[in-house]
Amino acid sequence: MADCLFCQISEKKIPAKIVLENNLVLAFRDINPQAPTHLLIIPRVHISSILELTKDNASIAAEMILLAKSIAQSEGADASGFRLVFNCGPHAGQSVDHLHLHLLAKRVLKWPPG
Ligand code: DGP
Repeated sequence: MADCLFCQISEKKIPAKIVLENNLVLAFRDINPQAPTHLLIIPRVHISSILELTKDNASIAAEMILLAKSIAQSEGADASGFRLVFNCGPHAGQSVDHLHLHLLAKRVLKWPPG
């Protein structure tokens, strides 16, 4: 989608600190980090949110999770622990309408979240 921020990051039209990518998914550092390690993992294809996942496209979520796992390991957060979050909709604070998985690590994360 031409006017989607994360599509433009995926297409390298807008710069981001990209950490890992393949032909399906991309991971980059969040511009407003909430933990010492805070990355966003997105599909290259435009999917607005979890609500747009179906049996036909849900395999992309597994790709995103596997990329997040690789980064958690490479950032040295596998032993200390990390959190993966999909925000969906206004009450969850979703501010960008392109599916994204937050990877948060390198500090103690409270539960329940705010
Ligand atoms: P959410 O609130 O779940 O929709 O998370 C969106 C995240 O996207 C938020 O943590 C900040 C991040 N973000 C917004 N704009 C940009 C940007 O231009 N570059 C990067 N790297 N991150 C962004």
